[in-house]
This record gives sequence, structure tokens and C-alpha cells, in this order.
Amino acid sequence: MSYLTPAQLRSRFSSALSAMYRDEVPQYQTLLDLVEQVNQKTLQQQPDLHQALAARGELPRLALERHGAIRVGQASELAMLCRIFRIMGMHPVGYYDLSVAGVPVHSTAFRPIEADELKQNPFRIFTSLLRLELIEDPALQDFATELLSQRDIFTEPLKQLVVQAEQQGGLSAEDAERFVLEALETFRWHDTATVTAERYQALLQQHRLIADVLCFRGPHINHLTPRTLDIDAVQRLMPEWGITPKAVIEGPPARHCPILLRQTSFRALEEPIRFLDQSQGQHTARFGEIEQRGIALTPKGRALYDQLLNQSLSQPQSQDNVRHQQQLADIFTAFPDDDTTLRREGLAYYQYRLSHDATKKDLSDHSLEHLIEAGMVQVDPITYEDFLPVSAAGIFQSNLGDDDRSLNAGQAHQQAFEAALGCQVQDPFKLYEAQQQASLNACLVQLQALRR
Ligand code: OOG
Ligand code: NI
Repeated sequence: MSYLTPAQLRSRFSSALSAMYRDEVPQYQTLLDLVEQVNQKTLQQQPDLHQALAARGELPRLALERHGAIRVGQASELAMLCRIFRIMGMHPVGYYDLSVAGVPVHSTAFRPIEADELKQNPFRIFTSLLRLELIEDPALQDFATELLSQRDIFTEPLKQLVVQAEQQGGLSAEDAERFVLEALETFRWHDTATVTAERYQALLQQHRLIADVLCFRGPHINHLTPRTLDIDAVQRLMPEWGITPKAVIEGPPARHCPILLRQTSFRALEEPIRFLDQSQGQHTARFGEIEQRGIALTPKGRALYDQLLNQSLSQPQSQDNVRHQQQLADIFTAFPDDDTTLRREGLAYYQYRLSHDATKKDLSDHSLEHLIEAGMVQVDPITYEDFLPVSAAGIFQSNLGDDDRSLNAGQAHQQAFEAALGCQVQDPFKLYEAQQQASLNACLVQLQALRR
């Protein structure tokens, strides 16, 4: 019996999820069309970028979603998601404490880990666990626990297929099809709440996110995010396309050597829901987001990024994106913006490879730096595959509504999160470091072979 690869399963699942979401949130289709148009134009205007993406085999996947997000309420839900995603080759990477920004969750990103897996399909899901202990009212906390204990967000066939996949080490094409359909059920939107209007209001009062997680039968996918090649253009064009973007783009400013991740989103429309008592109401949960990714930073580079970002956050925040970007750009002049400096100062991660036209003669005992300068060894940026807590908080907040209020910050609780997850999250820095080191080792082995 032959099984689908995890990457095949991941591709099938993400495209099914995308189709379902486009159907549920029509504005999301508009966003995809806009991003597609901007990407095509950018490729026309920047032949170098076009060539680089083509050489890396990234063009066919440009239109695919890069990530989505869900929020769950209890440990058993998170642990089961972990098993489901593992079957699709997605593993928990990174711990994000959003309580520092007044959002009562902590999170991880389930994503492919190996370079080759990311290349085949980079889809990932930012997954948050509600921190019930941050609900202030004890009676409401009990009610929340009870609500959660009464729901099961996974279908029976899905649970059986998960066990089957784990036991036999994969799924046949036929079982995979069922797996995708059953898994979709977990991510589907429900327009009926599991509580009365009164209870919904009480939970909403605590925090919008608490109502979103607790009052429905499942953790509806709340956004999907395609990759854009020019986020500034998309932000500027959104209003013309009838989409209202959040005020400012999150993350670093535009740069010659893009770093980390820049994101923006649109706020979803209010959606009609029906409560247990049959009364009607509205809920905002679902939105659309776009992202533009740059190079992964080392701990040293990340510390500099955090320092500069904090510096910008300590200034009065402009709600005008053009001005905000200008402020950021001024502050970020302190962050080197050429590959040679970024690499030599150990601020960012790079992948090394021997150039095709390197010959024995060129390689006679020169240092690595020498060979890089002479173009014998090529260095390519390693793309950042993770998320940014401050940016994520900005995305959360822009989609919670204007009357949103923050809860007190709790302590970061990675251990509690991992206990709920059933395993440890991987350290993203270690993954990038390992990728860089492996490429360097391979390069050195090839060099030695050539020199012999
Ligand atoms: C997740 C928000 C974070 C991102 O891209 O940083 C996020 C959520 O709203 O559930 O998706
Ligand atoms: Ni997102």
C-alpha cells in the first residue's frame, strides 16, 4: 500500500481550506485577486526578483497561502491538533506569549521544518490556546470550562483516521481524501452560537477573543494569508478594491534587504449569528491578511530588531501608514542593509553553495571569505518562516473591534503550553542555525573534494 507524503497531504488540505474560506468570506477572494495582480506587476517591474524566484523554484507556489490561524480553548484540543498537523508534516515551532499585549492567549506555529518540505508546500497554522486563568470573574471562568468540556471539535471519523495514520505511518489517497474532508469540519464557520445572547455578551465583556473561542462549536479558521511581493502596494490599493485595511503595516519597514516579516490585514465584516435563545446577533472574527517575508535573523539580529522596534513604539504612534513607515525607516537606518554586513556581523542567516563555475584552479587555498568575494561560493538569504509577537498582537487587535479592552498581562507560560500540547515546541533559531551550518558543511566538503 502506498501512502501520500506529508507534503501532498498538506497541499490538499490547504487548498481545500482555501476553497472553503473563499466561499465563506467573499472579500478574501478579492484580496487574493489584488495580491495576484500586484505580484504579477512586481515581477514585470523587477526582472532580478523574477529571475531569483524562478531559480529557487518559487514561482509556481507564489499564489498559495502561506498561513492561516485558529484559536482553541482547551489542552485536549491543542494536543489533538498537534497530532493532526504532524500527519501533514507540520510541527510546533516557537512559543508566542500574546498576554504581554493584552491578548489572553499563547501560541505556536505548526509548520514544515525541513527546507525541502517548506519548498514543497510552506503552509502553516498559527495556533493559539486561550488562557482561561486570565478570565477575571470566577463564575464566568467556571461557565467557560463547562462550555469547553461539552464540545468536541473533531469528528469521529477524523479521530479514527488520525489513529490509523499514526499506526500505519501514512494514509492512502482514498483515506487522505476523507481525512481532508473530515479535518475541514473542525475549521468550518458556524453561524449558530452555543450560548444565549446574554452569556455571549458577558463573555464578550471579558474580552472579545474569549467569546470568539468559547461560544461556537468549533475553532473556525479566522484568516488565511497569501504572500505578496509588494506589501506597500497592496496596502495602498486595498481601499480602491473595496477593502478596508488596518491602519499600518506591522513589522520592519521596507528595505533593500528585507528582514523577518511584514504583515497587514483587513477587518472582516460583522457576520450574523443566532444564539441559543434564537435571538439574532453579530460576530466579527474572520478577516484576511497578507504577508511579505524577508531574511531570518540570528539572536543578535533579532535583539537589534526588538530594540529598534521598541524605540519606534516608544514614540507617538502615527495611524497614517506613510508617516509610520517613514518613522520606522528613520529608526531602522541603524540596521545594516546589505548582505555582506548582515552576514559578517552575524545578524542574519545565510545558505552557502559552491558556484557552478568554480574550478580547481580558482579554489587554491583561499579562505571562505575570499571565495565568497570572488563569487566562487554563493550566499543566499534564508527566509524567515515564523511569526512576530508584537506584529501578531497588532493583527489580533485590529480584528477584535474598537471596543476591545486588554486584560492584565499574565506570566509567559511556555511549560504550561507545552504540557497542553503534549510535546515541546522547537526553537526557531536552532532550526535556522542548523540549516546554515549544514549548507556550510556541504560546501566545505565539496571544496575539499575539488582541491584534491
Ligand atoms: C492570530 C493572529 C496572529 C499573525 O500572522 O501574526 C497571526 C489570530 O488572530 O488568531 O496570524
Ligand atoms: Ni496571520
